[in-house]
Order: sequence, then C-alpha cells, then structure tokens
Amino acid sequence: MERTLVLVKPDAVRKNVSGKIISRFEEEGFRIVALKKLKLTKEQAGRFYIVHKERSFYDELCEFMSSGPIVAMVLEGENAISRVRQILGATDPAKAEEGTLRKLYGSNMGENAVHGSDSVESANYEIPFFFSGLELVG
Ligand code: DAT
Ligand code: MG
Repeated sequence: MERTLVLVKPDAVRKNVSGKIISRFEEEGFRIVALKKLKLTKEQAGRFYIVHKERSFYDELCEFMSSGPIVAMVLEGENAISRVRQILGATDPAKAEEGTLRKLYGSNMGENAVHGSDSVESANYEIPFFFSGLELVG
C-alpha cells in the first residue's frame, strides 16, 4: 500500500470538475485518506513547488497555484504514486493520452488541472505539507 498527494488545481476547481476528478479516483479503486479545499498564498505555493525554484516557469506556477481554491487529498492504494500519474497523463495536456484527467480537463502546460506526487520522496514531503497525521483517517 502506498499513499500519494493529489491536488485539483485552481483551473479545474474554476471549471467545477473537482467532483468528477475525485470520482474518477474512487472508480479506479483508490481510498480517500484525507480531503480538503483551501487556497494557498503565493508564498505557500512557492514552498510546495520548491524543487522547481530555479525553473523559468516557477513564478508563473506559484502565481497560478495561488490564483484560487484547490482541493487537496491523500489517496491510498497499491502502487498509488505511479497509478495516479498514469491517470493524470503527461504534464502538457496536448500530449496527454486520451481519457487521462489532463487530457479531459487540462488547458495548457501551466493549467493542467491536477497534481500527483511523482515519487515516494515527493509524497513524503507533500502529504505532511497539507495534512497532519491526525487528519489521515484511512
Ligand atoms: P508534473 O506536474 O507533471 O509533475 P513538473 O513537476 O515538471 O510536472 O512541473 C510542475 C508543474 O509546473 C506542472 O504541472 C505545470 C508547471 N510547468 C511545468 N513545466 C512548465 C512549462 N514549461 N511552462 C509552464 N508551466 C510548466
Ligand atoms: Mg512534478
């Protein structure tokens, strides 16, 4: 069993498809271990995406991720990290496979609807970023 952090990004919340996205993960057999809606400050978005601080798109990314509410959740399942990444599709929605969440709901490279942890190391940083141990209810 593995746990991973998923974010419904501000573009998808604005499009009113957070329920569809959550539903997809339930249909795929994941358990929702924690779930909440919140709005990040730009500074908090900057800390969440600190691994990208030297990238050209970092400022734009932090601006976007703090532009409106997001839905954060922890999903649990076998190989949850890689399975969620497959369901998300490629970072660029234009290159994402048919049926993936980014293909269905993403707009462009920046506004790509959903985030999923990319490794155990990332999940171990990202889950406690949003949730305390007491909030993870299995
Ligand atoms: P992923 O979210 O697929 O793990 P990533 O970690 O490389 O992708 O980048 C984090 C986010 O940053 C990504 O979801 C969208 C944004 N991003 C990545 N590359 C970008 C680019 N070239 N221009 C604008 N935004 C970009
Ligand atoms: Mg990533």
